[in-house]
Amino acid sequence: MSLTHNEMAFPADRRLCLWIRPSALALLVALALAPVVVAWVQYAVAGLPPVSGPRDPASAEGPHGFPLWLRAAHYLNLLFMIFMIRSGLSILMDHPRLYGTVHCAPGSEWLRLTPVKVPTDRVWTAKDDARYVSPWLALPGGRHTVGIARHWHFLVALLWVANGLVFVTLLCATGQWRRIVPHAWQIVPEAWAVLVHYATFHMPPEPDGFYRYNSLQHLAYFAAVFVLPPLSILTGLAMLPAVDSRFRWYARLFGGRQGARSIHFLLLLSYLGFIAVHVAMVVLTGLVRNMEHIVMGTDETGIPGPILGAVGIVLIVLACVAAQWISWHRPRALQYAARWLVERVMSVTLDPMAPRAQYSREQISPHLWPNGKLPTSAEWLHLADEGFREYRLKVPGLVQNPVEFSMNEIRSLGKQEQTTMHHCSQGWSGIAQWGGLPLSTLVELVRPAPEARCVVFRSFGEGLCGGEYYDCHSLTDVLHPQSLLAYERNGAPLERLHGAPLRLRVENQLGYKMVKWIKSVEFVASIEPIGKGHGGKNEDDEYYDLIANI
Ligand SMILES: Nc1nc2c(c(=O)[nH]1)N[C@H]1C(S)=C(S)[C@@H](COP(=O)(O)O)O[C@H]1N2
Ligand SMILES: [Mo]
Repeated sequence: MSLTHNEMAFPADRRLCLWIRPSALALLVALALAPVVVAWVQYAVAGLPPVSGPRDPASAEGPHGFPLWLRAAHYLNLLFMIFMIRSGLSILMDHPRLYGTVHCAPGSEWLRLTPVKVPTDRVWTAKDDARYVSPWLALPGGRHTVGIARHWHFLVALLWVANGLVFVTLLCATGQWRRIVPHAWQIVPEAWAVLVHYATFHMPPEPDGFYRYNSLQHLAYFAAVFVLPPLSILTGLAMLPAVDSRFRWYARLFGGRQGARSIHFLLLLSYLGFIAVHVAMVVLTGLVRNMEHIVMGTDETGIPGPILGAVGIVLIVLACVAAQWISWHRPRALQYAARWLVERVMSVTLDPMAPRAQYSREQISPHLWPNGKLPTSAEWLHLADEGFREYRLKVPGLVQNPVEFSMNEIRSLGKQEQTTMHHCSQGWSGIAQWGGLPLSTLVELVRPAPEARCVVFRSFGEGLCGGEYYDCHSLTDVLHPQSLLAYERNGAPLERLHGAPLRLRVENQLGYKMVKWIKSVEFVASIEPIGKGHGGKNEDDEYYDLIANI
């Protein structure tokens, strides 16, 4: 029985649950409350600390005001952040667990956004574990829509970074940086004094933000521009299989792929906290005047600012509606847009790097999440029951030497072992030792014709919604020294669940490219005539990327 896309995206079970490990919750609450408690103690003991009052605006040192480029970048940033946050939420819900280590053992998570306890009496795949999130909240929302969510996240990430770079460049070029970059230590005690006011429900004398920010505001804006976004970018990069499989040290700076993923999530919470406080302060300190500042760039209390600001917010809402419409009605167009921009960037940056990271035996994960549907065909079941003695790997297509291999022949061709980390696009990871035949040996044996550009790996198993599972790789990726046809995992013959008799390891790519239960390896000139022509079962049916370096 196979599911339809609709049943998958809108399942009957849409329960929501948020669970945090008590020690993690205690730590987060303590970190958030500590300054408030200290502020109250100071207030009770010594009263409110003095805060320098608003000076004569004209005497405040420049630069003043909000030039057009700054207002435009601020607006675009709001638009892009909303897209990033909403698509990020969709991605998170595809594997609704956050862990401290790369092993991702069920039960070891510190945060869980699912009511489901992983059952131990039956196979529970990572895809079974994906949760529904409302399309009102997330982009696109629904359940297991990670292909679409990733396109939004990465397309908009490039725009967000570009906008941020323009913003920071102009900030530096125009001297506006002086308004938000601290340049004297004095700002720290001053900011603390302001915090004591807010924390004890007092409003300090506010300077006119057109000319000068109060010290706490100054520091908060500094963090929002110069601390949080760089950290989001750096932790984002630490999750990419192409980076992780090449520069093992890099992800370790953030506690490994799952540490980076957890920090990426905590940064999301920081943005939400910042936005909530920022908007509240904008309202509390004079909404009309503040809107006039950031929309019109003038220090007046006119009407155009708030009205134009409201129009801007309506436009953002319309953009969100349009994005939902595209996600559900024109997903292929979105996939093409991502191929055009994101994959083009990857093909010159990440894709040429050969993976080489290795781990030690002690680092092998006790649990490796399974994914995909075990084959149910009579053919595979028969082969499996016979211990794959009758199995023949077929290598058709544009090859000068089209051969078939038995498992014994494959084993006799030479074994390579590697202990590597698996990166699933859903978010989880795990380390395992793989033993198998380097694909380069196979390529040498079958001698592909010069016009062969891609390699199609077909499976005995089916995709989530039925139909043969397959995926295509470039000849370059297939020829990397770590690209394997694996028949062993952790020193034992490959289990049925993990792809017996043969499965692919292409370590610079995401998990869905690593076909399990391989039936044939075909050399072709182009992916277009294969399947629906997008390079794989997930690429065809779920709009995944063809190059999966990120
Ligand atoms: N035939 C087939 N191969 C597949 C899949 C699938 O659904 N069918 N899922 C892929 C995905 S999404 C992942 S993450 C890995 C998981 O490998 P594992 O089950 O050995 O952990 O298998 C990949 N290979
Ligand atoms: Mo995956």
